[in-house]
Order: sequence, then structure tokens, then C-alpha cells
Amino acid sequence: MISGLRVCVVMPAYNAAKTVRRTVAEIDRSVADDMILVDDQSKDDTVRVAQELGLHVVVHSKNRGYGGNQKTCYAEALKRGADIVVMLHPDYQYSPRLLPAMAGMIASGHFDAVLGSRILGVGALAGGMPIWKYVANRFLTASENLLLGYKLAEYHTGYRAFSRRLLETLPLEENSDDFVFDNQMLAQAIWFGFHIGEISCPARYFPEASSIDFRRSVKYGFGVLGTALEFRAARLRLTKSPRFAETGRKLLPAVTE
Ligand SMILES: Nc1nc2c(ncn2[C@@H]2O[C@H](COP(=O)(O)OP(=O)(O)O)[C@@H](O)[C@H]2O)c(=O)[nH]1
Ligand SMILES: [Mg+2]
Repeated sequence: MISGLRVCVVMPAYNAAKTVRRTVAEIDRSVADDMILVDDQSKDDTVRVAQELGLHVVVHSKNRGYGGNQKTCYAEALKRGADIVVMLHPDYQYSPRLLPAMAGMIASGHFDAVLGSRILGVGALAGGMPIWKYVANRFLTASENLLLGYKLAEYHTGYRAFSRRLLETLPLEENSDDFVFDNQMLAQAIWFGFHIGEISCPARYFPEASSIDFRRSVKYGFGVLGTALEFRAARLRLTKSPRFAETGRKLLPAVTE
């Protein structure tokens, strides 16, 4: 609880058995009222470990991808009464200790989304971010700031907090089931006029924390540019897009079987 608001941590998991224990150990239980892990058909023991940890576990019957996983995460969190939802990767990449700070920024009422930024003030490279990922991050961020008309230090962190109001408003079902979901969601938040805040967050890079290879990163990069162009075209009323429209499909109940 923060300021009487119910805080739910959601963890989209794929092969996180080796890292989920360490991640959960650093979550402040006096703040996190509910902890949900959605397993996307991991090939390891993620589900067993998560159950041992006492998390609320939802299992996809087939692999849907990272974006599909998050759709289930948010639908489940709302169903269970969350006022503030914090998405934390169970790969121990981002510091769980910043969760109260992020949830606190939402609780302040100033922001509907808060990002844990690896770029802002902490030196992503010092944390071990590969140089090619850093350069791509800076380039994509600059392009997006221009096309989306917003100002963020990065759009690509996987550590995010959201208000219930934002999650009930965005047509998240219109978004990809792949990695670009993250980016589409932020573009939607800007489209609908929500305020996005950022805090500094150190990130670690080690084999279990980072599996996205060059090929998938390139696909993500083009997806990001496509999203920003789609946003700009919709703003200029050149095209219509269900992703950037008042109507559009809101979150559906989680489908697990
Ligand atoms: N559902 C799903 N999630 C995945 C897949 N690959 C990675 N993830 C999750 O997506 C998140 C980001 O992936 P990760 O490899 O850590 O990316 P990086 O840290 O940005 O290099 C992690 O929480 C993973 O658990 C996948 O194929 N399917
Ligand atoms: Mg990672």
C-alpha cells in the first residue's frame, strides 16, 4: 500500500527460474500488496519456483511472446483490484528496491506512468549495456522525442509503473504480442495525454538478464520507428489507427487455457 492505494507487481516471465528468487527477495512487501507472475511456457522451472515463492501464478497454454505476456499481466492485476501496477522483469536486471519510489510517483497523482531509466544519471554503459544497444537506444530515443513530441531519456526500459486509470484507458489489445508492445504502449500513453515521469535506475547485464540478440533487436528497432511514424501520421490525420484512437479494444480477460 502507498497512500491507501493497492500496489501490484507484475512479472512477465520466460525462463526466469534462475533469477526470480533473487528478484522477489528484494521487493518491499510492505508496499507490494500483490505479486503476479505470468509464465509464457518457460522451458525451465519458473512456474515451480514462483509457486514456492507464494506468487500468484498464471500460465499461458502456449507461448504468446513478451507483449502477449504483459496483456495478461495487466488484465490480471486490474481484476485483482490494483490501483498501481509495477512491471518488473523477473530476470534481476533492474533493481527491485526502486519499486516504492516508482509506485510513490504514481501515488503522488502527478504521473500515470513512471519509467526506471537506465540512461538518466546512472551510466548504462557502466552497468554493462553493450555499446551497440546503447547507440541504438540513443538514436531511437532521439527519433521518438521528435516524432512523438515528448521528452524522455529513454523509451526502452523494461521497468515501468502505471496507474489503474491509464491501464483502463489504453487500447492495449491493439498492440503487438512481441517486444515492440512496450514501445506502442508508451506512444499510446502520450497519445491519450498521460504524464510520464522517469527515475534513475541502475541495470545489470549478465547472460540470464539479457537474451535479446542482434536480429531481434533490429526487428524491435524498425518496430519502434514504425510506431513513431504511425503516431505522427495519425496526429496529422493522414491515417486512422485503432492503436491511436479513442475507441479500440481494451484489455480482455486473461486467456490461459
Ligand atoms: N514471453 C516471452 N518473453 C520473453 C521472451 N524472451 C525474453 N522474454 C522476456 O522479455 C524480457 C526482456 O527480455 P531480455 O532478454 O531480458 O531483454 P534485454 O534485457 O532487453 O536484453 C524478460 O523479462 C524476458 O523474460 C520470449 O520469447 N517470450
Ligand atoms: Mg533483461
